[in-house]
Order: sequence, then C-alpha cells, then structure tokens
Amino acid sequence: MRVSSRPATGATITNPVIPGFFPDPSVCRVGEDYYLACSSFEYFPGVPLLHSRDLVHWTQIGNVLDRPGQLRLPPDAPSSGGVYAPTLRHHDGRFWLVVTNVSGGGNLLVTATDPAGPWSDPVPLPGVPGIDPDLAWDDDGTCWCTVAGVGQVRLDPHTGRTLGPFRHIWSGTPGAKAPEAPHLYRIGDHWYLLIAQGGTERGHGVSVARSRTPDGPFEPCPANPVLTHRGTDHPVQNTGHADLVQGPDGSWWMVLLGVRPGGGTPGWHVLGRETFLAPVDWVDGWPVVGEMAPEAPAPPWPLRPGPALPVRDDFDRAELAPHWVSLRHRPPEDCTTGARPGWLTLRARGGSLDATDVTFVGRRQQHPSCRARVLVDLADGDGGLAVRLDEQHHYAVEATSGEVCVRARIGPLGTVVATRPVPPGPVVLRVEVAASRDLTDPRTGPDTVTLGVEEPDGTFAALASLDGRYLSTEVAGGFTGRVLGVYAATGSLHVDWFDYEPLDD
Ligand code: 6LW
Repeated sequence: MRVSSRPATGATITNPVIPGFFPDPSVCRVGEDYYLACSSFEYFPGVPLLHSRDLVHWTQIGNVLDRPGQLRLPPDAPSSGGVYAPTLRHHDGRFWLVVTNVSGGGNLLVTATDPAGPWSDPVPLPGVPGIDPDLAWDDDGTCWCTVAGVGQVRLDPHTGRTLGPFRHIWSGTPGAKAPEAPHLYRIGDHWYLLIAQGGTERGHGVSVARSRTPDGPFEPCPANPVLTHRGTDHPVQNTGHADLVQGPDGSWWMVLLGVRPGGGTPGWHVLGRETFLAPVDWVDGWPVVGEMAPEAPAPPWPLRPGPALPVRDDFDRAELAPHWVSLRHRPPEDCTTGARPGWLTLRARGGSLDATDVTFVGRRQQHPSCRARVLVDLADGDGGLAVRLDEQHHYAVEATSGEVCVRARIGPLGTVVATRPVPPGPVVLRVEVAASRDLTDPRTGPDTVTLGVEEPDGTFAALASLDGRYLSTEVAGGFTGRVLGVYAATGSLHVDWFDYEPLDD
C-alpha cells in the first residue's frame, strides 16, 4: 500500500483526464501551463496539441502537423499507419516536438514559439532510426535523441544532423518485449530513462533506469515495472507509454495511456487508448507511481476547468475546429465551409467508407455512451453519419435520394442491414451508443450502436441496433479508437450542423 506524502485537498479527478483516442501522451510544463501531444496515425491534421492549467482539465488548442507540407499521408497509408508517438519538450524558449511518420519520411522534428501553432516545417532526422523519438538536453546544450529499442544518438536539433555514433544504452527488463516510448530526464543527480515494455496490449507496463550520465550505463529500478496492470482485473488496462512532469509545487505526475474494456469477458475497448494521470512519489531515488483509480485524489492545487466543447458545431467558421479530423489528407475543395455559408460541404473523392480515400470529417468518440446527430442535405450524391474504427470496421446510416439505409462493415463482410424511404430534402441522421450495463451474460459486448433517422417531429426512428464489439480494437486491431463522422460516398452533400453529446452510462 503506497502512502502518499501529498497534502490531500479532498478534490478528486476522473480518469482518463483525456477521454477518447489520445494515445502516447507526451507532456511538458511552462510556468503554470501544461501542454500535451498525442499520436494521430492516419488522421489529418496530425498530432493533437492540448493545454491544461491543472493537469486534469485539457482543451485541444490545435494540431502540430496541420499543413499538407508537414504531414505526408499517401492515400494508401494503412489505418494505424501514419503518425506514431511524439515527444513534446520546451527548451531555450521554444517548443520542440519529435515524431515518427511511418507512412512518409520517418522521424521528423518541428518547433514553435506558440504551441497552438504555427509549427515549423519538418526537419527530417535521417540518422535517427525506428520510432518513439525523445529529446533531452544536457547542461552543456548537448541534445540527446533516444528511440524505441533504447538506442541513442547526439543530435543537432536545428539541422537534424546526428553528431557521433548511434549507441544502444539499455535493453529494458529482460524477457519483456522490446522497450518503447523512451523518455530521458535529468532529475537531481541522476538521468532517468523511462520506457514502456510488454507491448501496448494487456501486457503493457512502465519501467525505469537511472545513470549519472545521459548516455549510461543505466541501473534498472529494482521494482520494475514501476507500473503495470497486467494480470489484474483493474478497470483500466494496457497501462503504459508514460511521460513525467513536475508541478510548480515540486510534485511529480505521470501521464500515460490506458484502455477501458467494456462488456463481459474478455472485455473490448472501443474508445482507443486514452490519456490517464497518476501521481508519482520518489522513494530512495526511484519513482513510485500512485494508484490510478477512476476517481483519484486531485493534484494539491486549485482545479481550473477549461472551456467544454459545445454540443453543436454549426460550421459557421471559416476553419474547422481543431478536434475535427479527416482521413490521410483534406483537400480544401473536398471539405469546405465556403461553398454554402454556415454549412460544411463534402465532395466525394472516390470511395466509400471501405476505401482509404473517402471524404470524411469526424471527431473522436469520447464517452462510452453518447449520441451523434447531423442534419444533411444531399446535393447530388449520397453519404451519411458513420461510427468508424478503420476501413474494415464501421457502421453507418447513409442517405441517398429518397432512402436511408444502415450499412455495416465487419472485416471482409459488408452489407446493408436496413433501409427506409425518406422524403426528399434535408434529413437528420442519428447514432446512439449505449454502453452495456447488464453483464449477467459474460458474453455481452461493450455496447450497442443504434443507427437511424429522425422523423420530422424529432422522434428517433431506429433502423438497426448492432453489437459494438465488432468496432473494438480487440476485434479490429490497430492503435486508434472510434471516430464519429460524416462522409460523402458519391457527389456532394452539405452538413448544417453536427451534435455530439455524452449520455448517462
Ligand atoms: C507507439 C509505440 C507503441 O509508437 O505503439 O506499442 C506505437 N507501442 O510506443 C503506436 O502507438
């Protein structure tokens, strides 16, 4: 039982602090402001950038890679390809971010004075192999770049040139899967090297080692892994891929990814890997990670909630809000709020949701139970509202002229599961996701996804209710989570507004 040395304020936090698919978090603090970046894979813009004043409440303020010139995602980039694991740091008055684009160019570095952007054009890092790059600076200004597998090389962060040999500095805990997500910190008299091991599924964990010098030799913590939920029935699983940050009061905190499996056995997670917060104490020069309860003691400073996302986006701004994502790229002519003022106009680029180049604009599902509604006006095509995990795992309610249908794609199987006639003109499409509560049958899935259309009086005409396990990562694989979005399958369609709201679990 860990005894916290922290003053209890009585306040609690609800984990995850960033719900929905915001994995591989990397955090830094500047004064009283915290900034955090996450992976984004095949979605554009890439690398969501979030801000907090208390480590608990987070607001997305932008995306680091929000220009096509920064983020090359070819149309055939696979789902869960693209952008892996960033590291975000503040040094010498600037923000620095390194990240891997596994579908276009490998490791790259960008900088900014304002974390909300604009960020610089990428500096390629051709001498930095692999994934999960990290940056750390020595007192003499030496910049150390450390990568998965725990290799390390000195780097000129201005030019991207490596300086000296690439060296292997630690293998992590013997017997466990390759070490990933390395982060190097200078804390007191030591350099600490934090890693993830065990793979990002149920075996995930966090280990640490320390050295008197940034390039080792490293002494592993005798208590490794310092955090794992493997082999437990903890409601949060797959915990790992962590980053450390020190509060203004000197306390230490860890952000990390985890999943919340729903339903019966074995449990299915549908929101992707989410960002959690855990307290960290130091005992005998080693970090001790506190309990990651769903309701945990809050940090010992005033909580400062930021602005909540509004339920409705009525697309009345020239630019889409930063939480909207498309697939692989978003040519302005295919997705614009300028064609019909106050509407979002989508023009089909080619394929349906089964294709990698579908015109799609969506936002992460962030709640186990939630509702999405959109008002669409079919210009000369068809499209609809989808719950998407990837090209082979999605459910959608699609409007064509005079008809609405529900399509389901599960792996190699795709079919229309329901249809109904609708009058011509704008139509409201709705998706409701209800998390499973009654688990008396252990075979119960995580949730039920109900898709349909609204009658003119607003009542919900459900067309199909489908088992949500088939839109889970345990079934589909990959690194992302569900995204709820609108898409154009052929021609064009206009979207007047998009509502997203949580429902009681
Ligand atoms: C990430 C790496 C990992 O780069 O998955 O399983 C990759 N571990 O740390 C994508 O999240």
